[in-house]
Amino acid sequence: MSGEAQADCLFCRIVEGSVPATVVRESETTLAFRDINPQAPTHVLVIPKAHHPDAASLAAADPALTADVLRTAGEVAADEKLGDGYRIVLNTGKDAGQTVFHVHAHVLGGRGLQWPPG
Ligand code: IU
Repeated sequence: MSGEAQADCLFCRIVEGSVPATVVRESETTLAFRDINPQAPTHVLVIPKAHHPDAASLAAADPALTADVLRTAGEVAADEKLGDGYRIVLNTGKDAGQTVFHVHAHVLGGRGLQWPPG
């Protein structure tokens, strides 16, 4: 159910601390940690602590929390000194490559990023 921790959700386990992660930022409502398979010199995932499956369901359920996630992404980019540019990616659904169904914003930077993405 949207908002409640899910027993089979990897990112809920990271929030509760039973699965390790390299945390770079934490607020009351969000967590930011380094991706274990980085695709750029900076590759950080920003998640709401509450479980929501994807960006659309998060935005529908909790607009303020959606803003917290995007604000945190910007703070991570500033921490990582990505002033020349970075990308925030919210893969949504399996055809877009979403593999973990707890919404997460990828913050990617530190190299030139191609457009369109693959
Ligand atoms: P995706 O957008 O759902 O494909 O992103 C999931 C990301 O979670 C992916 O980049 C993985 O490398 C990353 N990840 C992680 O950081 N820690 C983990 O324990 C696992 C996946 I499993």
